[in-house]
Amino acid sequence: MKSYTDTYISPSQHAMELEYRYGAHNYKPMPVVIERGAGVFLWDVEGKQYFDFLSAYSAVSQGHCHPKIVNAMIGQAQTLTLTSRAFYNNRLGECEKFLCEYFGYDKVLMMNSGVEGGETALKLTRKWAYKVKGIEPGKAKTVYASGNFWGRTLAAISSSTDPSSTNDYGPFLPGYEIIPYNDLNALESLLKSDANIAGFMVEPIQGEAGVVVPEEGYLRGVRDLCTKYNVLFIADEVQTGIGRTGKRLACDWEGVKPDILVLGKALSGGTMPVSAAFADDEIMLTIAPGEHGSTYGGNPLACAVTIAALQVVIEENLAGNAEDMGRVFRARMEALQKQCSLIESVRGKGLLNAIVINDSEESGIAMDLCYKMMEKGLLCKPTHGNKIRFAPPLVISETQMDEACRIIEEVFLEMN
Ligand code: IF1
Repeated sequence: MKSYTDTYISPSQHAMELEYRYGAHNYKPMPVVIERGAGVFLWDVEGKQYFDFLSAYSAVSQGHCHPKIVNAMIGQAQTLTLTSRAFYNNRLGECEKFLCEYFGYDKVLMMNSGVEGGETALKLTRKWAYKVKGIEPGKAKTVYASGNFWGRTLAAISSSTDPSSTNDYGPFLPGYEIIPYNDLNALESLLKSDANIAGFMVEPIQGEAGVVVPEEGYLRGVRDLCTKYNVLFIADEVQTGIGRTGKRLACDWEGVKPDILVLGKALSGGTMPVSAAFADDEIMLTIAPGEHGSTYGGNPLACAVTIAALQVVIEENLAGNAEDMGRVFRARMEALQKQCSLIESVRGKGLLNAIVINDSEESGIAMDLCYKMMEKGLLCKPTHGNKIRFAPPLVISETQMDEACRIIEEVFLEMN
């Protein structure tokens, strides 16, 4: 490897070469090396400023390094960080109470990454299937929608329909059924035909699939069918929850309460992995002591951070701002679409949006657009080749949104 004393390479080049040389090649990042963040902005190691329109895949909804969250984190880090669940700690109960009251459930089970939240939901569903619903041992099935994404573990990819997630990772977990997304008839025929179905796990808006928004009434329909057939409705709101779509939860748009709610990402405002599965007692109490857990789940540091992160969302009305700024964004992009044949469609809710590029998934135009936006100071990344996701921190102001839209417009019109 080159060093500064041989041939000069930029600080960015140096950092990228280190990752390439010593890190696994499981990602192909955009060629930008971030050093600092504040609010909606990021700065690279050369000092260049960018709008962050990815927000670490919606985890940094409260903005980078939010002082209230960081202060809660520092204070707790200097006091107590981890006890394991072998002992009580003085922060967990307080955090659980806050979470249950805010999201409206009897109980919560805290984990770390989003995928562990989903895994917890699945384990709860199976326990409930055997202990409450009365399914024969080992026979419970869970249903997922095609295009789903809930993480990288084998349980999660066992429901994946994306070959890049599943290739050469088999064998997969049994007991899964896949139906098309946004298709209530498919759900009903499956639920009707198979009494061993215990739950349906679904994203209210599919994130990884490219911000796929179902028809209005879909979530209500899912709720009604799950109730009718005594099947648990599990909402994966890891990406859509906590204000991202303009409401507290995306399910709030249709006034439905899932039987199990999974949250992650923005639960900690992007400071550390925190996830949670919520359910009422009939479901949650099917898991007994020793039957599920994790070393870090519910640690005092996570609890202090989580309370602060949610207080920020409430105090700063981030859901309301997401709705308002989302409308501004989509209006600007829909106007742009009229002048720009590159744009096939604009879709999304709140500040979870995507532009579909009028081209095949393989063409690479979306990536070129992202490079150009990066040059002009706005960071985002294509998904599935021809879609670009736009998901800034929810703290974005109208002036900032205006400037960011100007950058996007400029790039699309230049490339048109
Ligand atoms: C990666 C995309 C986003 C999620 C939903 C659970 C999880 C996720 C709805 C798991 C995670 C991620 C993880 C990240 C990329 C990413 C992603 F690019 F795939 F499309 F967000 F949109 N449920 N989403 O979106 O949470 O275990 O990661 O904490 O895996 O590369 P996690």
